[in-house]
Amino acid sequence: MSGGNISRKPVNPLKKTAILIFIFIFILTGCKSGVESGRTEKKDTAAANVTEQGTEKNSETKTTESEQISEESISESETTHPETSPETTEPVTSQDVQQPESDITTPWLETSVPQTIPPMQNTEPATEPPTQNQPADSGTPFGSHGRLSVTGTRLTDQYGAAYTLRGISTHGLSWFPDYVNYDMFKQMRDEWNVNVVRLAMYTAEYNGYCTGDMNNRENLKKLIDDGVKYAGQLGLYVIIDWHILSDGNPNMYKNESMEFFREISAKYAGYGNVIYEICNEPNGGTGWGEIKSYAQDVINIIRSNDSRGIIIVGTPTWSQDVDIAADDRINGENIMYAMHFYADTHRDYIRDKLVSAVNKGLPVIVSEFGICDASGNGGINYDEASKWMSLLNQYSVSYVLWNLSNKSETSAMIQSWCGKQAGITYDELSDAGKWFVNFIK
Ligand code: IDC
Repeated sequence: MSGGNISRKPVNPLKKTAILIFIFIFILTGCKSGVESGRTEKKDTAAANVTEQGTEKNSETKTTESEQISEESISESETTHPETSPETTEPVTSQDVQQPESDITTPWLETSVPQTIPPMQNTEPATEPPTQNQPADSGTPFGSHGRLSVTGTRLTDQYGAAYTLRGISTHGLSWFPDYVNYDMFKQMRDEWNVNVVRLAMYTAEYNGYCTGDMNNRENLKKLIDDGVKYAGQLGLYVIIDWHILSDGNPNMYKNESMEFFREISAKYAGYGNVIYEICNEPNGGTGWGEIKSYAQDVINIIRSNDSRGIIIVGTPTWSQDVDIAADDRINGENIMYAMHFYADTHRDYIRDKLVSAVNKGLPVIVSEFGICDASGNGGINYDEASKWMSLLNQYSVSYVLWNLSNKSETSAMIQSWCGKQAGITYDELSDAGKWFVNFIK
């Protein structure tokens, strides 16, 4: 049957072309999107890897600069935390890690970046001084005995019990400023049993307070301030010594003295452990009358600020003529009179003056002495020293040894070859130094 033949409708060639183009475009588009989606996956995986190992990756890809910084950090870390090995624990500094660009939180970053670089190791003295200028540790001299007063010929403590000062004088503060430090004062107190330190400030000799310039003057005041501070922290008594010497008459620099004592008595009035020595050693024929009139004016100034502090007044002939002062005392309370001796020069004749003055009721203090001759040098006279110390003990007279330095002279306590300014060993003490620490311990 012919009607059984299926006749095919011819395809429009235009339509055929359109279909082919469509298929071609479809295939093309599908492949492209497949490639793109594959790339995205790979990128995400890489990003995840970086996030997981961020710290490690960063440390592996440091720049030269950050390597240098890191080396510095290591040496810092070595000095600050010696227990941490720099090989195994590499410190991460803020420079090593890039800061996050946005507010995206990156916990690994936050925890591994130290907020502050560890501080450098402390280069302060071995013993860190207390920050406050408050003495009164009950075990210390001042903590136990408080403000001193003069009662009759003697010093008494805050309970009225007799009290003896035993201590050491600095050399001139301008010559040897470095011994004014906390550790040195602590050693004097703890190892040598000292309860007072005298700060000797020359007025006319080398860089003296009155002969040097203003800058020098400020430096000296600062040293006194430091000395008073360390004494306060350690509960020591401290004598501020207006050390006249070649300026034999204290009236020579009376104005400077009045100004100085006005200032420091205002500053230290409330301390209780500060003692004022207003003229080390009048000499050159300066009579007691001249010293006395100077003293009365300076004392008035001190008293306008500090009504109770102990004041020491030097006496004629390098503070030897206490017997003369005993006959003509200065009005006022809490005043002591200075007697100085150097054992190999000043012997019975001067000891007699001490006995005579004390027997007349004069409160005497040996605010400076040596066991060599009066030049501060020469040989040590142990026998005369022993006679002196027996007498001082007998009359409960306080005493202060000259001098805390390593100057090449017999009276210096420290051997001249020893450059230390604290932590002095017994062998580093001079013969005079050894004698003294053995005597007072
Ligand atoms: C000496 C010093 C010495 C310094 C001299 C200055 O030991 O190094 O060169 O002063 O002139 C004192 C004085 C005291 C003296 C001491 C020894 O108060 O300043 O020190 N001395 O000479 N009076 C008697 C002796």
